[in-house]
Amino acid sequence: MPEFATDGGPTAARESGSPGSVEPPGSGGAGAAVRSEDPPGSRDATGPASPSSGQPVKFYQVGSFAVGNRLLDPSYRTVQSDALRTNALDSGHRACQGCGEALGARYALDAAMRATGGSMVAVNATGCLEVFSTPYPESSWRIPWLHSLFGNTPAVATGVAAALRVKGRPEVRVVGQAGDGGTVDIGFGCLSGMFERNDDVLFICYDNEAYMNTGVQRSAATPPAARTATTEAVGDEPGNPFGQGKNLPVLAMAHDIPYVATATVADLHDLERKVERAMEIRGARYLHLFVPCPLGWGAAPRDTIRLARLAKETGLFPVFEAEHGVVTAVSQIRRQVPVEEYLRPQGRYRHLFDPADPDGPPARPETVRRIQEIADRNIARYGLVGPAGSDAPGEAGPSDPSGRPYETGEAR
Ligand SMILES: Cc1ncc(C[n+]2csc(CCOP(=O)(O)OP(=O)(O)O)c2C)c(N)n1
Ligand code: SF4
Ligand SMILES: [Mg+2]
Repeated sequence: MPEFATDGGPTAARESGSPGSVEPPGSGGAGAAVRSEDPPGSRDATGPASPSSGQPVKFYQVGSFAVGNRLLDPSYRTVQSDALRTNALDSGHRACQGCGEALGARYALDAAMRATGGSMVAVNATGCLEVFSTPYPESSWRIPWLHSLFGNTPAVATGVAAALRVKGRPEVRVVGQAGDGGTVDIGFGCLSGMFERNDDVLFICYDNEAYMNTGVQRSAATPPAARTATTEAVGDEPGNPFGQGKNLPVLAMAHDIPYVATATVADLHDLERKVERAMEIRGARYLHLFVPCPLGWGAAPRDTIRLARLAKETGLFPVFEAEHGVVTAVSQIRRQVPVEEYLRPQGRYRHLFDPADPDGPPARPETVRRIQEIADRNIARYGLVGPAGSDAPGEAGPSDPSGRPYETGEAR
């Protein structure tokens, strides 16, 4: 196991650089070494004495631009100043402002790095995450990272896990990741195979509900009535039709794999906990992460977290965990929010409201009612509304879907 410094500095792991070694969290790899041409303080400089210890304080810059506030008493410091904070996805990537996928990937893979002591490899499908993080010849990843094809990420991840096993390195863990298109559409056959063989991979789907990288085309995760480039807001039923699409978390549960979870970028601690839980388990694991996309959804970048929270609080995106096909915990809704509150700030649902009176009653009340029905059905199905004032993860309620036939269609 590599050793990590706890004194505020990303001291290189003892094993770093040895054949087959994997960089530890925060080491920053070779790129973080102090170079003679670096200006003083840019990466590693000695500052004033710490008020708590009287020792000179060492400032380190490991690429996150988050020196933080290490002069403060530890109890007052922000998370950015934590010396053990990992940096899987570093600064310099080219995601849009407010990109939920960038935030989700950063937190998910940082948590996986912490859980594995940095011994991990990520395999990434084609899509926004791959494109914005690796503009050739640069990369924002500080972990071993492979780009697969759009549709074969689960198979490539399986192959990496098999190769590590054959090489006698089973402690190095594998994460596969893709957008919703790469997961629920073109990658689904490979993913089902990975689940069915119970291959030792955590697969993360970053669900922004369309093919964003290629210009916002519909996927099988696009919700009803949403406008995309291929489901335009025209005709009797504008936007994406009702009654289509796939419920991937439920399909993953139907494979009886050891662990399935859903999460949103509105609750990053919940996300981190679920990744940590997933890394404790061997075999096929699936995490479906809800990541708003300001560009594709016609939403303000500042609304990313709010929309993710509203998706959960309306019931449109149920947040839960399941083991071996049985729901074990749900994140309950504190205050059920009408779906209108979630739909209104998004340009992809603009056709549901009156452009002359965007804050007024819906122009298409019947469509909004049908979307509300989907939310209500999820709430009943997963037991999402618990005792008043409770929003803590709880036991699945009497409507635990594991005991029922799986539904398809509108139940996303
Ligand atoms: C076989 C194949 N078909 C189509 C493409 C073009 N393509 C690249 S990324 C992408 C959409 C990705 O959508 P998604 O998986 O949802 O990820 P997002 O960009 O939304 O994060 C498409 C269609 C491709 N690279 N390979
Ligand atoms: S298009 Fe959407 S998913 Fe892609 S980088 Fe921009 S905000 Fe992120
Ligand atoms: Mg997508």
